[in-house]
Amino acid sequence: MSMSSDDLASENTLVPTLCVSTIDVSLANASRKTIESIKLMKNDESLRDVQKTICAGGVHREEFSPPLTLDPNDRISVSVNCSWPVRPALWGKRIVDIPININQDDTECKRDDAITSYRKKTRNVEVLVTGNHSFPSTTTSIIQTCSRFRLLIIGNSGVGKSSLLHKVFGVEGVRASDTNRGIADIDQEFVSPTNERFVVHDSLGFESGDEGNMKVVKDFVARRKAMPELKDQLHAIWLCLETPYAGGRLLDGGVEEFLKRRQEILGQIPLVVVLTKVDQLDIQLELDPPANEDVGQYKSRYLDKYCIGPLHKAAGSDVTHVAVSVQDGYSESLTELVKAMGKNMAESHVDEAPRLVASIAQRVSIKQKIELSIAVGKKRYWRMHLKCAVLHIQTMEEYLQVIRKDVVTAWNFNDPRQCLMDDNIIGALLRPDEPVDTSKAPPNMTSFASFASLLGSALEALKCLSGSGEVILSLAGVAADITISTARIVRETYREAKGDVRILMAYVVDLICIMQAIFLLTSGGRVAVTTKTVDLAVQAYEEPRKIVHRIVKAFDGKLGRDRVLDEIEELIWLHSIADHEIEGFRRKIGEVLATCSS
Ligand SMILES: Nc1nc2c(ncn2[C@@H]2O[C@H](COP(=O)(O)OP(=O)(O)OP(=O)(O)O)[C@@H](O)[C@H]2O)c(=O)[nH]1
Ligand SMILES: [Mg+2]
Repeated sequence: MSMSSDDLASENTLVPTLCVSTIDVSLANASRKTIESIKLMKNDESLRDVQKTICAGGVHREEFSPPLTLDPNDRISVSVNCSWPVRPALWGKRIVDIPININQDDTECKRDDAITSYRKKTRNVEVLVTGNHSFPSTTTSIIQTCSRFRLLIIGNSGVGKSSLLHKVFGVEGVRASDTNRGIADIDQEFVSPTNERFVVHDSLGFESGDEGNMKVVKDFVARRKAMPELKDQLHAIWLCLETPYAGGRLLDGGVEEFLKRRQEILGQIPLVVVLTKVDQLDIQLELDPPANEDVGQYKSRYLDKYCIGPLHKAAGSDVTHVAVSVQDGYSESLTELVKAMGKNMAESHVDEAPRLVASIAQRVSIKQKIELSIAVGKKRYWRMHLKCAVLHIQTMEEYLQVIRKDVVTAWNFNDPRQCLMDDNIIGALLRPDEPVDTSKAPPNMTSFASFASLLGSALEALKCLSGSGEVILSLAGVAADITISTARIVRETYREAKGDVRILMAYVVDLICIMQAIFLLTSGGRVAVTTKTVDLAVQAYEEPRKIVHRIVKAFDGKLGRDRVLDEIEELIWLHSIADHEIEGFRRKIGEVLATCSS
């Protein structure tokens, strides 16, 4: 798509949100009026109704804590009820309406460092709106719309529901197998402090000839559907069935009936049939291999005959199904599961916020995290070009902070001590590079080892360090190097680069690479993040970082917005770990860390 330079200029200008801290309403000295009441509105919503007498020369201040947020299209209006003496003992009354749109020319704007004020005067009444500009975080508004991904998991006792939830979402103890389950249980929400973006409801499977639980599920789905807020609605359902491995039946009468009636019972809620413990089938085939057939071929024929065929017959050929296992060696089956669910949610027209929150909640797919980071980033600010004229140094810092907040929220690690929002990580990533000769051609990534293997070998290198003491010492060295104040680094880098879009590019790519390293180090976020994890990730990224920064430096920052976006995405994918590589890396890292601490 081509754009004129005018288009670019207007599209690229950053218009941050205004966080209003105070609104002052004052009456000019010369006025004969008296203010009797003031009404403040934001768009059509009433904010404050103040009954107060203000005489000429007086000011009334309304404070907002937390600040009132004003997006570029929002409008504040102030209605002032005035009276004045017409004749002795006779008062005239009138209402003065003062609409303020902070982007309109009739409103005077003054900027003083981070504080911005907007002033408008009508008939001796003056309104002053004061606040500071900030960049809205995309994930904050997603989470405000839908704070949790809500799943219903259905399945008989022992099919592997809790194990699956632990692996995919990193939640513990969703239900102990021995608790006494009653029918009312389905309404109980299971939340876990280790993953705030996830809530699950647990339901029994369907016994043959028993209509009871089908009604329980149907009523539950209807109850949730009627709830007004997105966060309370049900976003997906997993029906867990144990994969039969010795010619057993997948569907007994009850489940078959449920699947046949799934439209009527579930309506539009996306359903995924999860075939659990598929490793047992592999073990069976290993113990008792088919006589005249390749094992892979036999397995797929077996699955078709005993699982997919019956499923399609009962539920229709459009039913989503995935065979999974929580055992080692099957992590790709879990990434398949979240991918299939995401696709199903999109096809079932589930709203965007719950779909994004589902991606935030899952802890198995790096690919989905990267797609999410890109989607979140593109939603607002990656679309804006950094312009020195608009961005003050301070604003630049805020801007990068918001990007970091969004990326960290998207990856959703279990980070009880908030290590990832610690400023040192920004310092580490933005520290100035050693001067490089940009006249040389940028390194071609294909001539280097891939990001993944560089990261792997960096972690491997830690093996040389004999005891954990030494590892910590060497990490302390890295940490000392990075604890330069964020503000200083941003200032220096910024001055040098003059608001260059390349800062943004390098920062986003760096952040996402570090997130991947932390993903590997913490089993996707199931293990808590510590400062040591962050340091290890930063250290492992040292070599790849040099390559990223050289590529970024050689990039022509004056190219149009679309090129910049393409380039950011390309760099990210070039430095990404594929889901099928995760398990191998994790194993390797586990070995290295075990050696280091032994
Ligand atoms: N081989 C194998 N065993 C599994 C798998 N998933 C779970 N298990 C085992 O199956 C048993 C039951 O697993 P749970 O996750 O507790 O099953 P559940 O569906 O939550 O059971 P209830 O809480 O009683 O409803 C445990 O011993 C698990 O270790 C799997 O993928 N493969
Ligand atoms: Mg359980």
